[in-house]
Amino acid sequence: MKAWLTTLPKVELHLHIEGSLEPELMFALAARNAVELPYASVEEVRAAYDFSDLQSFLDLYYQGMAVLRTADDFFDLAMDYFRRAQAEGVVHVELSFDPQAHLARGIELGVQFEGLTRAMRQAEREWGLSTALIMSFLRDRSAAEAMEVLERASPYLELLDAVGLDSAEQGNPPGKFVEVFARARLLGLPRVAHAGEEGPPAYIREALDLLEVCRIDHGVRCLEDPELVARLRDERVPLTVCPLSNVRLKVVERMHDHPLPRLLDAGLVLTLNSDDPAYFGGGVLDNYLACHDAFGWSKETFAVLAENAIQAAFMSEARRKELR
Ligand code: ES4
Ligand code: ZN
Repeated sequence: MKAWLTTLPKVELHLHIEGSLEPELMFALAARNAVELPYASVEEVRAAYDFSDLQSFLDLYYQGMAVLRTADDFFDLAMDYFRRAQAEGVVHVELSFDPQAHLARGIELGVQFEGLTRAMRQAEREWGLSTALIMSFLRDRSAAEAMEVLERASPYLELLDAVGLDSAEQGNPPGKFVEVFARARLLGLPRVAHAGEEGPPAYIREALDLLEVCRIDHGVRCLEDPELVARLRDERVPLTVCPLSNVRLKVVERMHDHPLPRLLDAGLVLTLNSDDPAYFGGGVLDNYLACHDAFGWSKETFAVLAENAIQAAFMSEARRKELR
């Protein structure tokens, strides 16, 4: 099954590129940029990845990305990820990035865009990967700041496939960003948002109704609201589910308790993704394998999930046809 799942053409729709920063590269970039790390070794970094919830992860995630300073750093980060992804049979990657987290450290938008898009082009050339770029707003910062970032990104809009919404969910409902997302819509940008990871089903509704998103990142808490489940099913709204992330952030206790089988039974359009592979113990393939181990799903089920991701992706119809 592992061999079969490896060769199955897989699409990654929910990846924070900063969350793909492996401890080895973290150390290399820290040395290159003379950034001090609060860790003595790679092993010590990995040992620190013992999270109690989303916030405890986010604290280390924002600390880790402090080693990213130059366009080459962003390039190396993304290439490191693309190399691993293509080796495990990923054929299309939609990477999101958190510009505000870097702007706050004095790293200009142009630096971020240059490094990431250079890596995207190179991965397309070198491995035939297709890619898309999603600029995510930090929901625990102000809507005014998000709006300012969107305006400052105007020279780079051609490089963007969508905007997203991430970071600490509780107390930061999608509605807080209604104007920002309306502006993005006016600019012709598709929208996605994290909702129903730690937050309530009402946040999923807000993301659909107020932000007019075309996909929900996570969304697993929709099960608490049967009417919402019916709507997600009828409207065929894709959920980008990240099972290993949910276990590591204690959204669920164990893989065996994960709501994925119930979400599948409910007829939802599900996809399997890695979220922050360097922090949560694996990439897309590992997430597929974890589902196989926990739920014993058949090849047919995995083929449906992979096809869902192709359908839900920001990719050309020509590319879609190529992957089928
Ligand atoms: C994230 Cl797992 C998760 N949830 C929300 N925001 C995030 N940013 C990076 N990883
Ligand atoms: Zn995420």
